[in-house]
Amino acid sequence: MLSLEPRIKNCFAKHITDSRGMATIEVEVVAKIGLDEVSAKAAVPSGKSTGSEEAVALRDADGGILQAIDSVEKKIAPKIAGMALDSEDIDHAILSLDTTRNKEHIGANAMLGVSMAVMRLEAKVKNIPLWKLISQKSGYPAGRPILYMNTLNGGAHADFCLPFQEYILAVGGKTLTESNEKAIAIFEKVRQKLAEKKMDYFMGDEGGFALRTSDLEEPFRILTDCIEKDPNIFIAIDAAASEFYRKENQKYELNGNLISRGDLLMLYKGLSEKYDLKSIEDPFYEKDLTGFEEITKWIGDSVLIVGDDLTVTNSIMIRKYGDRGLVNGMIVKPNQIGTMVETFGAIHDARKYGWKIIVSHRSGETMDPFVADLAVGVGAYGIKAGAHTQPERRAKYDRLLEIEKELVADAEQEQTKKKDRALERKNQPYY
Ligand code: 2PG
Ligand code: MG
Repeated sequence: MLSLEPRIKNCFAKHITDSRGMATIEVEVVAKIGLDEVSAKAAVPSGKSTGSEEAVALRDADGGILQAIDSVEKKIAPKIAGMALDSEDIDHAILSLDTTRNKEHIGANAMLGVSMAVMRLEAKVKNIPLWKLISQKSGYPAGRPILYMNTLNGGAHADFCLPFQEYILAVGGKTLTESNEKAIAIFEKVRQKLAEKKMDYFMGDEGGFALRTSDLEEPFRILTDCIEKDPNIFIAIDAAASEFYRKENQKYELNGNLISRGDLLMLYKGLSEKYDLKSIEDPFYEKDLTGFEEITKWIGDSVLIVGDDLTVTNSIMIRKYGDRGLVNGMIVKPNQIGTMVETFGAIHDARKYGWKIIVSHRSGETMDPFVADLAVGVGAYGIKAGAHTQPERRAKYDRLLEIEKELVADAEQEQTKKKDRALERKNQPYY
């Protein structure tokens, strides 16, 4: 008899180019429902300032992506072919193929491409938006994240003109449309300000302005000048401090000066008092646990201290650091770990410690807006998606605008269902 239960038929992967001009993969997963075929695609991003404990992305010696393509088509596809379309079961099957600690056998890029495409396909077959399936699978109510729009770029994303990697405009609002409009308006004000000040800049990896200055307070001054007083708008940074830590001296190098952990802590404290700085990501080198512990103790009541290279979306690291209270917020990047099921596990563990979740893109991005659905689906506190000046980042903001409409339609539908149920109960006979 012909089964109408959707089952995986095959997976394909192909080479595409990311926002930095590097090779990455796009995966297509095909399922059969009776005689019909349905398919969905997903593309995998990659990072530049990566944590040392991140899962490994397979990449050929010449920068190509053939090994990852092979991994999808020759290792993962035969394993999951014939399986029922259930993203959780499929993720576990993929994970069973690789027993290495860092996924170097199958490759986190190959795994993630399939994992995301399967989830998108499942949503398609169930005829619900991706964020809604993510909400159901992760067990969290959907919500509207604060937009963390990276406006001024430094560090590894901008030739290290400025030591801190990202100066971010964080904008919340009643709707995603409102947040998006406000963020873009302030971003454009920043552009004008730079012109007025005749400041020299180029565009950084994430589409923000990369100032040719080493004055690390200048971006704070510019952002402060451009934002109005609004409780839903604040400044965030990703210091990405592992990039300016000098192991040989066990010091941090800021503009040619080597400074101690204590000095850097004082610098962050001073900046958070002087400016509306409310969120600091990776303030210290990923192995400087004392630095994280101290800053969270000192200013964690008023500032979100966010782990990224420190926590790498990995439940083992999260549990290790959670008990010590090293941070109170965490970046979520599915490609740091490899599958969606592990990503949900990491979010779950982080929330047990009361940490806030910020879902993030990577500096090497594709046109796939998956992280927008992820951020909404797990009800994340924030989403980091770069600046709207680049198409790969804009794809995420545009998807958030679509999601806003879907959220409204979904709430209306739920409301109608509730009313119908109440009416049904009322009309039930007593006997
Ligand atoms: C980060 C990210 C994204 P990359 O450090 O948070 O902004 O950069 O992808 O290079 O690690
Ligand atoms: Mg980071």
